Amino acid sequence: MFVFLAIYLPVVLMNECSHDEKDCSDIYNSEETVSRFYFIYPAGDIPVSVYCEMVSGGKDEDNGAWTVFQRRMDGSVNFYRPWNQYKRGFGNVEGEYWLGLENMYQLTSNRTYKLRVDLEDFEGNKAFALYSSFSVGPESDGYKLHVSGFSNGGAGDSLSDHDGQKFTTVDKDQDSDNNNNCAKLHLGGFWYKDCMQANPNGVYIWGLYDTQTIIGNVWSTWRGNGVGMKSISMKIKRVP
Ligand SMILES: [Ca+2]
Repeated sequence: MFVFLAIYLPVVLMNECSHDEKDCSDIYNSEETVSRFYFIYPAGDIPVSVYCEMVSGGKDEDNGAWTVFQRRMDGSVNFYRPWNQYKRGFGNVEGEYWLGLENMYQLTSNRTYKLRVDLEDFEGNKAFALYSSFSVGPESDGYKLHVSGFSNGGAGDSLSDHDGQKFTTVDKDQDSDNNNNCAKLHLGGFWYKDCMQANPNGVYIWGLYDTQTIIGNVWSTWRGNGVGMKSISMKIKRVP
């Protein structure tokens, strides 16, 4: 159903909408303050469906909209996918999905964003990590990750180590490990180095596991490499 909506409905609507909504901040500023999926136009013309996490009623600096680009919550979507799918995006915006590297590049190439990663384990514990700056480079540079300015929300910093890395998938090895394809080794797709401290796109594995290699959707500085997360979401918010 949502695949249908995501692909066909926008084509119908395209001629009737203004395309000023580059991200969820623009949606929020147009008085839409309910968290749900919306259409945004990162590149100015092609509509993209995305989940907007709206925050209101808090301190001024907390209010506003987060544009969610990655979400795991129930294991319903397989994240072990090839380059083209990580490039274009996949999944269900009301559930688990990946927004797509090209969309992330279009979003972050002209504006400044901060990043928040929210984590929850199967015991109900929650933590997060904040980064004051986040962007994704162009495809010609391997959709390189630029992330900095960590501040701790209890989860620790598992991402700064990946700063400056190109994106690697099972069929496109751009990592720093000369002997392995890190996506094949850790069963995900990510800005692997040699290889990982975070594996948010790894296998949804329902908590504790014990395998020879790390395959779970882990955030190593919080629960270590042997505990898969119940939920992970990665989201960006425009910095004024
Ligand atoms: Ca490699």
